[in-house]
Amino acid sequence: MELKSGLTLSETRTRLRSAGQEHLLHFYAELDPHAQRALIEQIATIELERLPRLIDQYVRHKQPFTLPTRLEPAPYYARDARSWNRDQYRAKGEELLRAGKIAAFTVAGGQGTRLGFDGPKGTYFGTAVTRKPLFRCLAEWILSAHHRFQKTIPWYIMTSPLNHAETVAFFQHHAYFGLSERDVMFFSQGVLPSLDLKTGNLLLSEKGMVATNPDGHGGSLRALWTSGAIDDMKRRGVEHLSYVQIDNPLARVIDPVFIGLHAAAPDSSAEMSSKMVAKSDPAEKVGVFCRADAKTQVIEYSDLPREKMEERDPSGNLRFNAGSIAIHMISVDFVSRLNAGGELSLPLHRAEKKVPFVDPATGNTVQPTAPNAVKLEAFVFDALPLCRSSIVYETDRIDEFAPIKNADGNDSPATCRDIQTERAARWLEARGVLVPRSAVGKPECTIEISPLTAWDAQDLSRLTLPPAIPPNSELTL
Ligand code: UD2
Repeated sequence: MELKSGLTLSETRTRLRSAGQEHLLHFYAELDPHAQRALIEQIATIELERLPRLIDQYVRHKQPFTLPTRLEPAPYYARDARSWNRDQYRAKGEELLRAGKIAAFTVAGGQGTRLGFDGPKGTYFGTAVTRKPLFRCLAEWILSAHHRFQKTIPWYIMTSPLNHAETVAFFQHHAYFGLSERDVMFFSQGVLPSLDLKTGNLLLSEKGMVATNPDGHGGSLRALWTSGAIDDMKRRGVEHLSYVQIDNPLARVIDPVFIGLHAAAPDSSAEMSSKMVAKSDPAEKVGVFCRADAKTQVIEYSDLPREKMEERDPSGNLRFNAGSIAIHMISVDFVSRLNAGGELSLPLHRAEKKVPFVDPATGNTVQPTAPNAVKLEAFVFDALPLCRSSIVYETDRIDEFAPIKNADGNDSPATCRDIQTERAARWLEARGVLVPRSAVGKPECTIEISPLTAWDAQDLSRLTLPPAIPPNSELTL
């Protein structure tokens, strides 16, 4: 039978045999014709030729990360803007927005395992009072940018094969949160097979399905190209993408100052730029911006040695303090250049995970209690050293960083709600509103301000505000 890939069962068997993975067809005869076809098609998409190298590098040898020898902290445009002109770059960013050269880009393909939420993370609630879903938080920012600059801001959303259909259905159900359907584009990222931790073999997640995982947010740089999203941007005249993760409802999805710096700062090649916040403590789980060989790069928290993490400058500040909050500007030309030579390959990072699998001996699904598989992922920030010159811009943590990653503790819905309220409280106080605070200074109320209402304290001057917020009350603006 001719299949979509053009591969037959016997050709598939031959490919698998030469890669030592024939066990993937162990239950083939038990499957119905539809499932048989689907399995052959799925196997056809896996680059089996690459497998021996991956197994050798990431399972047998656990290739260690090598820290560059001369590692320096990356310079950045400081928040106080004493040495640079904020207004000049804001004006440049606004000019690009009015000219329709900016699109928003969100990576939303992750599995959200740590949160313990079974669904696309963007459908999880993100705001402090009205519990708007994370997708709506970002959509409202884009909608308000559209009103401010009188220009459409197209929104590209990367999903994964695991959550694509559910994500699109969610947007349809919510009428695209007021955005125009033709300006919201979804595309799915690629996947990589999960590898058995002991043997490197591929696993079956079901009798007719190979266990795979999304190929990391770094996969976005390839998927933007293969999906046709870059072509769509070129047709629309879009030149730069504002990249945010789905897990941070406080992200300034469209930030004119950052756009201006990326596009016009003298030391920026306008290819890929990044935002940072000062780390809250040495062990905070964020990557750190560094310089090595005259290139800006992020060293992931798990790869930064403890002595570097804790190193202090003469004034007692952390030397490597520029924490990555995973917000970038990326140019369409840069993504095109990266993909022009054919396959774009960023380094892969390995993580040991619990991956349920079908035991070939019994046909039963095993739910492992300890990590049994290696997952491989590419990270988007590994593209930074490929830029000619890349800049970093400091932003305020309370203003822009409250990710929801864990069910409780750090970076949880509770900490996110607190930070949102704190941000809103500061804006209101800047406008003379009395906000009740506890003895330790924590707001004793819950406040939510939509980006459709304000992007900062200044925007609140258009509103008639109450003189004081009653203690223990909830306020939505
Ligand atoms: C990421 C950064 C970390 C810091 C932090 C800030 C990495 C490895 N680390 O930590 O340095 O900046 O964010 O919040 O990135 N995603 C996909 N497809 C995938 C995997 C992830 O779209 O295959 C998306 C995911 O939906 C989410 C984002 O990428 O929006 C972050 O992924 P994560 O939760 O794995 O990253 P995390 O928290 O380890």
